[in-house]
Formats: sequence, C-alpha cells, structure tokens
Amino acid sequence: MDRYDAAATEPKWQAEWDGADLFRATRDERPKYYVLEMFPYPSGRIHIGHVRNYTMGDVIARYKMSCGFSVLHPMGWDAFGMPAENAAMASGGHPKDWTYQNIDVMRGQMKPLGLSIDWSREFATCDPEYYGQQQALFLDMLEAGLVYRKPAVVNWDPVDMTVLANEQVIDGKGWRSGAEVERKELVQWAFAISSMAEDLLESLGRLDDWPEKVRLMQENWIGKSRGLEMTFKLTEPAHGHAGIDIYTTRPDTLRGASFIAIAPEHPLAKALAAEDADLAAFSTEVRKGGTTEEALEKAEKRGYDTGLTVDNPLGGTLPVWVANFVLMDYGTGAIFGCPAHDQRDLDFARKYGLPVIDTFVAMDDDSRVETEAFVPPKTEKVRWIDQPAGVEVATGQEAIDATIDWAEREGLGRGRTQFRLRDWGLSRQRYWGCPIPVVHCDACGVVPEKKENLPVRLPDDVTFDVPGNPLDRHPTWRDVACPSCGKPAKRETDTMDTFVDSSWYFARFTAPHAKTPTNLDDAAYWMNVDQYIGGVEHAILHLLYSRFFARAMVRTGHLPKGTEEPFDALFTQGMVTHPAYVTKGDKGQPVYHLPEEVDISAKTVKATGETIEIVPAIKMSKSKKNVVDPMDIIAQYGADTARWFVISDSPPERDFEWTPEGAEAVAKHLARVHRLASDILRADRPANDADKELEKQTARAIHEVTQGIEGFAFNKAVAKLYEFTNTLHRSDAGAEARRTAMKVLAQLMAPMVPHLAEEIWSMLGGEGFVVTAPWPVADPALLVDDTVTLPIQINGKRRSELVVAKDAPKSEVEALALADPAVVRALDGAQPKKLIVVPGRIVNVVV
Ligand code: ANZ
Ligand code: ZN
Repeated sequence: MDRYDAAATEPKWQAEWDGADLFRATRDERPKYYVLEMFPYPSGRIHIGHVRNYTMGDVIARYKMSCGFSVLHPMGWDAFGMPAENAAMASGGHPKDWTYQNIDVMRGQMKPLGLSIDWSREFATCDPEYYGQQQALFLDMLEAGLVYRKPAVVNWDPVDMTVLANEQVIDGKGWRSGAEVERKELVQWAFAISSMAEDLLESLGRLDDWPEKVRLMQENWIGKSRGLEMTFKLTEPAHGHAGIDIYTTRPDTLRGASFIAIAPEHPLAKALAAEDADLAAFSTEVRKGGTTEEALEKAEKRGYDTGLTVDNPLGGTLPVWVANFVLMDYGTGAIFGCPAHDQRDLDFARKYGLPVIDTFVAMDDDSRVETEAFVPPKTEKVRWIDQPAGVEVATGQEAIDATIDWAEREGLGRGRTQFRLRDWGLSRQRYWGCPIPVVHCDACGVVPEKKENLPVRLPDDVTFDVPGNPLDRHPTWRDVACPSCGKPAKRETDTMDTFVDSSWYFARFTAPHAKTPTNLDDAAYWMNVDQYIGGVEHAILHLLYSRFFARAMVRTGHLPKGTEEPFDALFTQGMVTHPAYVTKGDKGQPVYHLPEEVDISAKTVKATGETIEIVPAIKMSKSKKNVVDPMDIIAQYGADTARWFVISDSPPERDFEWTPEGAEAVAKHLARVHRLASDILRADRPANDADKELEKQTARAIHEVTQGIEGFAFNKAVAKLYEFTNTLHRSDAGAEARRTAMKVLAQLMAPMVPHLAEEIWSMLGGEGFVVTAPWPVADPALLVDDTVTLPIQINGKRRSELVVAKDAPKSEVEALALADPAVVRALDGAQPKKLIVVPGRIVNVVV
C-alpha cells in the first residue's frame, strides 16, 4: 500500500511551484487581489500563532488565485527595535547581525509551510533601501507640514543619563539602573496626526469590512468630545496673567468647582516657581515617575497651594493650586477641580481639605454615596441643584450643551471640540531605528538632508557597553557639512519610532525595488490591500498610524487618491492556546512544567509524582512552558497537518487550543484522503444510479466550502470537507464519477493543504497545478434539493418517515405511506380509518 509521505511530497511540490514561479505577483489583465498578513518581528523563531496567521492569509491567497485573480501576497520583516539592542547588550554582538540571523532562521522555517508568497518582494525595514525611502518620505512630509518639532516630555534615567522607552520604566524606575525615573522636556519630532482627527474618525464609518470592536477602539482612542474653554479671572493679576484658561468636558458640573489646578509646567506655575523655592522644589519632585498614562494615573495626587485666588462667576473665590495630575499638553494645562464628580479631584480634595459640592441628585434617590465621585450620566435624566444655566431636570448631555450656551452668552468662555488624540511623537534616542534625515546647523538651524544623500545610513561601528544612544557618542558619524551653507554641522542622532516602519510597508510592497518610496502606477494597480489579517493587539496604534500615513502619502504624491483608507477589509484572528501544567512552589508560587514532564492522565509530574493542576488553554508563552514549536509538528507530520489543524477547530476570530491528539488525528485524516485517492484511481466500477447523487453531493461541497472561505469561516469549510470525504468514501458511484469528485475534493482542499492536494491532482491526471486550476463552480440546478422528508404519524405519534420527490402527487405519497413497514405493522391487514397527506409536511395515519 502506498503510504502518504509528507516529508518527501511537500518539498517536491514547493520546488515545482518555485520552478514555475507561480507566486510572482504580476500586473496583467486579470483583476487584482492583495492579501497581507501583518509582517512579523524577527524575534528568533516562528511560533504557532504565526503559522495560524499565515495559513489564513494563504488560504485566501490561493483561493483567489484559483478564482482568476492576479494575487499579491508578500512577506517582509518589521526589523528595527529594542530587542535587537537588548540582545547586543546582553551578548556583545551587533543588532544588525542578530536581526539578519533571525530573519534567515525564520525565513527558513516559513518556507517549508508552502505559503504562496512572492518572495521576490521580501524586504526588512532595516534594509537601507527601505529606510532610505522612508527618509525621503519623511522629508516630503516635513515640507508638507505633516511633521514638525515640539517640546515633549520623556522618561529620563538620571543615573544612566539616558532617555528610556515606556517599557523600560518598571514601577517608576529605570530597568537597568533602578534609579527613579524623571520626566524631562526635550524637543522632539512629531507627526501632525491630530490635524486629521476628524477625518480619521469620520471615515471609520465607511470601513464596513472591519470588525466593529476595532472601529470602536479607534473611535475611543481618537476621543472626540465637545467641551468648554473658560477663563477664570484672577482676583489679583499675577506675573502678567489676568486670568486662567481652563478646559472642561463637564461644564454642567461648574456649580461643584472648589479649586483651580494648573500643571507644574504651566507658564504661571513656572513664573511663580522662579520666586518661590518651595514651589520650585515641589515641581522638581513631582517630575519624578514615568510618563506613561498608567504611571500618571497611579501616582499619588499631590498639590501646592499658590495662595492666589480666582473669582468664581457663581460667587466667591476659588484657590489656585499646582497639581501633579494636570498635564501641560492637554487642553489648556489647567482645570477646575470638581471633587463631587471626578475621582482624581476627590482624592485631591480629601487630602488637602477642599470642599466637595454636589450638583445633582438621582431622580428616585436623593442620598449620595460619599466615598466615590460619580459623574452625572450623559443619557439619563437627573435633578440638578442650582445649575448655572438654570437646568432643572435633564440628562448630563443636555446640561452640558445648555451650560456651554450659557457661558458663551455670559462671555465666560467658548465651546470647543477637543480630541484626545495627540500628535505622534516619533523621536527615539536609540540606535537601531531609521535615522531622522536632518542636520543641525548653528547658522541655518534644522536643515533637511538632501535627497541625493539618502539613505542616511546607520554606522556599523558602534558598541553597546555603555548606556545611551551610540550615535551620540560615535566619533565621526555626527559630523557633516550643513546641506545648506556647507559649514560644519551635526546630524540628528534620534531615530524614528519603529511604528513608522510599519505604517507604510504595505504600500512599499507594491513596488519594493523602486527608487522612490512607491511607484504610482504600481500603487494604483495593487492598492488597496483587499484583505488585511493580524492580531487584535494592533487594533489601535498600528492601524491608526497606517491610516494617517496613507493620507500623508496621498497628500505628498506617493499614493494615488482613493487609497486614504488602505485596508479594505480587516480580519483579526484569535490566539493559539495550550493547557499549562502547574504545581505549587515552596513559597506557594506557581511552578510550570513542560508537557513531556507530566503524566496527563494521572495528573502528576513524572519525576516527582507531585499532583499537577491543569490550567485549561491559555496563551502560549515561554514562562508558562506551554509553547508548541511548529517546527516539531512539521518534522513529525508535515506542514499540511499543521496548516489544516490550526484552522480546523474553531472560528478564525476565536482562540484555538492546540492538542497533540488533535494534530495526530489530522495527520491520519490526510493520509486517509490520500489512500482514498489511490483506491479511486484503481477502481473500475461502471457508471450507475449512484453517480447522480455523488454529483449532487459534490455540488453541495463546492458551494459550502466556497462560502466558508469567502466568509472567513474556515472551520466550517473544513467540516464540510471532512463530511464530503466520508460521502465519497461510501459512494457506490462508478469509477469515472468518483474520480471527478475526488479531483474536486483535491481542489477544495488545496487552499488549506496545498501539497497533498497537488499530489492527488497530479495522480488523477489533473492539468497543470491545482492552485492555478480554475476554482470549481457548482451547477445551481444540482444545489436545489428535489426531495423532501415527510414524517409519518400513526395515531398522533411519529413512527416513521418517507423520502419522496418534492412534486410527488398525493396518490403516490399515500401509496408509499401504506407500504411503509411501520404502517403495515400498525394496520395489521386492516384499512386505515383515516389517511391524511399534508403535501411537503406530514403524513397522518389513524388506525
Ligand atoms: C471639570 C470636570 C468635572 C471634569 C467632572 C471631569 C469630570 P476627557 O474627557 O478625557 O477629554 N482635564 C482637562 N485638562 C486636563 C489636563 N491638562 N490635565 C488633566 N486633566 C485635565 O477629559 C477632560 C476632563 O479632564 C476635563 O473635564 C478636566 O476635568 C480634565 F465631573 O473638568 B473636567
Ligand atoms: Zn548651515
């Protein structure tokens, strides 16, 4: 018996595909289809999540190819970033070597998966050919006013004397030095993404093929709100300030104001600190702690009473405090504190003994919970207390709108729409990133590098033995002639946030070797990405930045109009999970064990006999020791097994649990399909009555598998393929009919298990490759079910059923019913008292 040998078959077909250059994306008269999976970070090895992600993309790509599309399915590497520098610091190697070695390993692991990728378009974002074009794009954006310089707050490690990324700040301390991190203001580059906030928000409504939850996350991130900007007059002018401008999104709660708070970096606070050593010390002190939102949220609320007061338009005065929780780069850098309705303000008021003043009570309950601040609900009606705009019973939103109108009428302030979205600070004080292509000249200021001098290459001769950015301490790299006046000048040593690299790679894939960032003709042909696939962890920043870049590229002439929304359809896949096996350590801490170390049926650790707890299906991670290496699976069963398994068991958007038994069952099934094909090839049964039924079942299979793939319900497609395999196995149809059905089965399986499908296709004499053979089409006539199943009731109880032609005449149904064995038994030779046929529904027999 010829056993299916995946290990021999898979490389054979991969070589054949390569030889025929099947997956090279070509511009021709066919309609195009661009499918893209979020490109990987070259961390070292591929994991099973990658396999699931790329298999999904490959199913779509191969399916579309069969449907007659010219498919673009590229792959690249998101290759800049911190881990390479960390590895260099740990091992003394070079980030570049580490990165390219990892890429080689991962490419080597990906190729055996048999993905239909156009490898001629591969690039890594750390290739100078790529980042040089990114620099060109940056310069065009600079000219268009889409990127600019502004002061921004960074995490500063005072011991290592270096800027830290947010993830390098752990519990407010530098990850290497352990020193308390300070906030420091530096001049940084920023992309003007907030200038497009309105459009980025509004266009979300047109992204019909995006998951609703992703659109919602983006909407919240952009965070549009209408509020009030209002001036509180200083009782006594101070340092040239007549008043303080505040911003609030809850003007409805103005009655509850009990203090004014300004940021430590507020101009008034700075002026006061210049004369007040205590305030200066306070400001320095609160600058400690990271810049992350989490750090700010967690930090204890602290304040300094300036002694100044403002006039409250509702009567009396309010004290002015400097507070650590007020940010300078949001709103106006000043607020009115409303302790009754804002938790931060309440914490602050408790600590410093400031009044808590209610502004409303609920409709059905006028007592209030004292311990928590509770903001008036926007959509629910409440009863207001002495509301400034005269509102009595109204929702929060109604009160907000009324108060803005009132404040405008009274000349106290003006309504203002505000977005939470800030401009995107892109400067990173790191080596392993794309150099920002500008030069600082004493005479000319900030001067863009000339385009003909791009790429500004990273120097190779750097070391990581001391903290900080090696570009800063490189002996010669910084020294250049000013591109404008030619005098000695200094290069910018900051590099770009790695999110920049991934914000336009999809456009670069359309012309990866162009001497400009893109080629408009190619971009016009291939854009948009028809199907984008990736993890939901990128739902916010990556997608938002890409949407911004697409707009910026249209504006700077690097993408054609109409590609502002670059991803037509988005699919976010679930994770691959696996149980974890845990025992308790001596301090009660969890100790994880590798699957091979435990006896799962006895629930013990093999070596020690300790009882294990099995944590059901959690995300795979090294620390939980529940990682399955896809390469082991491929070595054991072949790529087709891994591919089929990762998409078979659960809907693609859900998490999927990897089990060794499941993988083995898949391998067995695929071998069975191969055996079935061999049997069918040898069979010689003549054509017969069963042929028609098999033809119908084949049409059904085509229909349902196609729908499954089109609808991203790969698990349903797979389920149908199992069923159809059984049908074909049991069918008594003639050899010719079975061969035809088997070829269709191979075609329908090809997107998922391309190697096995190719093997069967060629065994059965299919023409060319299965992947390029036209996708089978179901004859609609065969999809119509022309029989019905009628239940037979005897004396009101269901006893049997009849399968009859849909258009069978009543007399025929009656005759068939009377011949039914159950009816014959019940009648025992007598005539029925009644025989009622409800056509298409039921047969009732009364005896
Ligand atoms: C009074 C008030 C009463 C506020 C209340 C909230 C609740 P969102 O909605 O996220 O945009 N705020 C304004 N500028 C700030 C700054 N620079 N630093 C820290 N907080 C600031 O947040 C807007 C609210 O955040 C504003 O509305 C203001 O507090 C605060 F029951 O004003 B609110
Ligand atoms: Zn100059």
